Amino acid sequence: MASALKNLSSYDENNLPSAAQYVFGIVVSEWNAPITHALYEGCVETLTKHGALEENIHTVQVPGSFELPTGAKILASSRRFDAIVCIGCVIKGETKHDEYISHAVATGLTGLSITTGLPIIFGMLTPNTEEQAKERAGGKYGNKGVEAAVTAIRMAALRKELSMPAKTIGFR
Ligand code: DLZ
Repeated sequence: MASALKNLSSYDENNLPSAAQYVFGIVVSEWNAPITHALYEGCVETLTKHGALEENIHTVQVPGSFELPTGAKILASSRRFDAIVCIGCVIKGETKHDEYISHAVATGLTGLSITTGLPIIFGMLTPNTEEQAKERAGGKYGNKGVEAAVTAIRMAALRKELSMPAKTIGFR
């Protein structure tokens, strides 16, 4: 079970809830566009494959990954979404810029998700090289955009399930 979860790209399709009733937001960073676009395609294909309606998938682009939390916040503020997927790719360079960006994005998205109660999915690659990025954007390690979509569907369903009135147990 644990090892099966290491690569959600090969998830169990039959155990995934339908995405038909949910509205998804996707925030895509333009930096490293060939990679982020491949992740985006994997994400959208997976959402629609599991029933999401095209008109219920709303995409916005932001300049770089650092802007992902702000993009997600703008979408979240509309209260129209059941889950928001953030897609980016920060490749390690000669300086520490990647660490600052990655940390800021992870912290920003976590905080936003917790304060809003909305599933905000971390679909950002943090590879050391472009080659490693390609391997995770439709290459030998799958497509992490697919995994982000699977996570979004599961979390949207969980949120919906847990926001239902609790079943009455015993006396009222
Ligand atoms: C500036 C910068 C650099 C050097 N590298 C990346 C990267 O690898 N991936 C990415 O998504 N964005 C990068 N950026 C841009 C920042 O995320 C941000 O857009 C700018 O610093 C402006 O706030």
